[in-house]
Order: sequence, then C-alpha cells, then structure tokens
Amino acid sequence: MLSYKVHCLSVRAWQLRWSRESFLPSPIQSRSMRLRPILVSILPALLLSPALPDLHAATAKRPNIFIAISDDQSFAHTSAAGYKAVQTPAFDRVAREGIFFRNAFAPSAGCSPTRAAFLTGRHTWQIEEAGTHASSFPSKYVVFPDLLEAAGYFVGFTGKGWGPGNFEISGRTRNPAGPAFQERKLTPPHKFISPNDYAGNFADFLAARPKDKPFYFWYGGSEPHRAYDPGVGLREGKKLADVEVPAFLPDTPEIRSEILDYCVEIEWFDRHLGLILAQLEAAGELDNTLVIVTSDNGMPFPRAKSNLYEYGFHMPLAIRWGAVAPGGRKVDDLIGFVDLSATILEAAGVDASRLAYPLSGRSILNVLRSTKSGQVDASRTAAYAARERHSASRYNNWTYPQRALRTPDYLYIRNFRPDRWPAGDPVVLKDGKPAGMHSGYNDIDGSPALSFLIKNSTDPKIKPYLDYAVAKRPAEELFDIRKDPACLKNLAADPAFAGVRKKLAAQLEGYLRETGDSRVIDGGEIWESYPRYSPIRSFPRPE
Ligand SMILES: [Ca+2]
Repeated sequence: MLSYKVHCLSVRAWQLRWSRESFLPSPIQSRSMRLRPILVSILPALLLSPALPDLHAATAKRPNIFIAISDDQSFAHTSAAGYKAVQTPAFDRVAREGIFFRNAFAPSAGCSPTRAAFLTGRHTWQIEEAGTHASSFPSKYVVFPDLLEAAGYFVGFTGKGWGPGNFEISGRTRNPAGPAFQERKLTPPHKFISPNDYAGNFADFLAARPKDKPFYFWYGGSEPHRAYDPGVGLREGKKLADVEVPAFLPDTPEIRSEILDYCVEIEWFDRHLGLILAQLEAAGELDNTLVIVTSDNGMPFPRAKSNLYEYGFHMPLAIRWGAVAPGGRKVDDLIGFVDLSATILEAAGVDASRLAYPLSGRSILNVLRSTKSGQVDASRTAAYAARERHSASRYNNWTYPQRALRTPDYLYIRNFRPDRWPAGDPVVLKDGKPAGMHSGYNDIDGSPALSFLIKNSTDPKIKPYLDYAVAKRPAEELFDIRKDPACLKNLAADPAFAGVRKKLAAQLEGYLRETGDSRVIDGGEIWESYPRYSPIRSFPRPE
C-alpha cells in the first residue's frame, strides 16, 4: 500500500536552460540562453502510482547526498589524475579525503542519455526516448531525486540538471534532477562561462532546508561545455608546454591553446565545487554527506565527446563520505553510473528492489566501506555503454548506434550501422542546397579544433586526424587500452586478438540480450522514431 502522505505543493521556480550544443559553424544553433518559468511540484504525480511501494527503510542518521557533475570533462583532466595544465583542488580534495575512482564510465558519451541513465539507474537502452539525446523522458521511469524526496529528503539542483530535452511533454512538472535553485547570478570571469552563481544557489538551498531532514543536491556545472573564450587559457597564464595532447588530435600550438581554454572552464567548475564543500563543512554536514564528483561525457573535441572511446566516456570520479568511506585510496574497479544510482539509494535507505522498472546497477557501498586500494571487488570488471542519436547529423535524423564493453584491459565496440558516418554526414543542406564538402559532421561540437582539421584537410600531416574523427568505421572495434588509450589501433581484425574479440563480443551480446536491448533483439528500428526536441538539420539523401 502507498503510505506517503500526499500533499502537492506548487512553487514557482526558474529553470535556466542552455542551448549550447554547438556554436560554430552550424547556422541553426545559437548559444543563446533563455529563462523561463516552470511549475515545480514537490511531490510529482508519478510517485502517486500505486505501483510505487513504501521504499523507505528507517535508518538512524541518513546521509545527505551531494552530486557535482561537470559538462564534458574526460577522465584525464584533473590535477589528481596528474594533468599539469589544469588545477582542480576541490576535486583533488574529494579524491584525497575520499576515493579516487580511476575506472568510472559514463553510460553514454552525450549529455541527456548519460544524465537520464544516472537519474533512473537504468541503461540507456532500457529507458526508451530518454536513452537518446534531446528527446523526452518517459515518466514511468522513476528518478532517484523523486525517490529521495518521497523518503523524506529535501531535494534540489542548480545549473544543468537533465537536458537537453523536453521533460514536460512526458508529463513531468519539473526537471528530473529536482526542483531548481537558479536565482543567483554573477558576472562570469570570461566569455561563455555561465552566469549561474552555483555556490550562491547552493547557499539558498541550504538556507531553505528543514534542519530535521537530510538533503540531496545536484550541482550541474555548464562548464567545460563549449563555447570557450579563444585564448583565455594563455591569457590566464597557462602554458602550452603543460598540455598533453591526446594522440587522436594533432599536436599543434592551436590545439594546445584550445585545450588550455577547456582547462580554464574545468577550473571554474572546480572553484564552485570548492565553495560548496566549504559551505557543507561550515554547516557541520560534510562528513555526513555522500559527495560524488564526476562528469557526463568526455571533452568536446573531435573523436572524444559523442564517441564510445576513452576520451568520450571514461569519466573523472571522486567520492567522499566521512568515516563511512575510508579515504586516501585509489580504486581501479570498473564503475558504471547505474552503479552510482544504486549506491545513492542504498546509502539513503531506499529499497528500490520493488520498483516497476528496477535498477540495473549494483551498489558500490562495499567498495566505499572497504579499506583496500586497487581492485577492491573482484567482480567489478565490466562497464557497458551505448550511443544512439547525438545531434541532428544525418539524413532523416538517423542515429549512429553503438554499444561498448570496457574491461580492465580492453574496449570492445559494436557499430550496428557501419554504413553511416560516425560524426554525421559530411555535407549539410543549407537553404535546401548542399553547403559544400566538410560542412556537416554535426556530432562534433562546432569548434576551432574541428575547423582546424577541416581547413588543413589537404595537409597529409593533418588529414589522418580528420579521418580519425569522421571516417566510417567497421562493425567491430577492439582496443588494447593499456597500450592505446587514444583508441587508434583497431585490433578487431587482428588474428592475434581473435580470441579476445570473440569472448568480448559474446559477453556484450549476452549482456544486451539479458537486459532487453532492442538493437540486438529486433534490430532496434524504434530508435530512429524517437523525436528530437532541438533543431533538426537537413542532409542529402545517401546514394
Ligand atoms: Ca555533456
């Protein structure tokens, strides 16, 4: 029986929605910001479903939950990971006083599907429209902020919650990340940094909370998503020599400088994280807070974001939880975001086992509570990820379906439509006419880096880098991650790796079948039908 006391209270809030998917050279997307009011219901209707049981197990002192999630940051780009060009003291603090997870993988390489999988605790292929970018978010898939609220938590978020996409069309009355705290603004230090005063909005949230309730808060920084103020890294005193350029990008001063610009935005995200941690500490809440710091997908550069390669879906992750999680450890277990969702609910005493759409991950509380470093739980040796449509990048709004399995040593990828262009069709239609060779590739965020590769595509030294990013790919890819973290040498057809390929292909296929992925069950044509609630581009019909 439903035992919640039902009282729906509506408050007016502001949702800050960024349309930042690309800024160059697409003519149909602007990086405009718009503010609009939404109605926030404290107890959403979906929780009234009789299918939702009383999931709240009483515990003595339940922890607060604080999630900091940046937008487009690869695993390598924190100072805790040893990256010289960036300083992330707040991330490093969480990693040092808590646990630095070196093998955390996002469920996808794009914003909305990663955030939806995290919020529901289900793989992207198990949540219909929410599993693809900029679509809707079916309300039957219950999100953990709603479960926490129903269990007595005071809940809220600032910055970027779930998005981009249309949650209202799914009957939701607020962002799936929770009620919005967005009122405080500041003057950003550089162009293209959000004016959201994230730490100020957290202060408002803290001031509003009832003192007798635990709380959940989501800080969704809009950084380091593009655009960047060109040259800001150098102007801030950063050094080209400190940049380590991943091997899938050309090592030029232009690319180094752009990576420094990206690092400046990571530091802005980290600065607000530090301000929020200080507030938690001053309030005497830090040690009773499960702090999770991560990102949603990798760096917005060619062959990184939107690709299921290391720099696309291998994420920074640090977790701190006072005395519960012994600190100072580096852990190598493979962790997926669906495991984090399960962890949050278990930590809060919410029994999610009776949900209509149960969780797909396994709580990592055993890893948090351990005192071990390295591989803590011998069974955590696989992470799965998926990709469908990212931007409007192909004829007829087609997707680029991929599934991936990461093990400690290898990354195995299955490309279901190798006939399609992985970064999008090369030529876009403008006013109904082809806009010229290399005018497309819209699954790569418009950027100086992409423009550089295109401009120099006849230079034999640069051409291979454009091909890495945009050329068609075979149906199977296999990378030896320890030797090739840039994922450039595909071993899938190498006879020396035939045994590995066969084993991983069977493991991936088996897991996808077991978890009901339509791509392996019936071809997955349903994915092509999900609407996109962001601008749609046109492309010539393929030959
Ligand atoms: Ca993102």
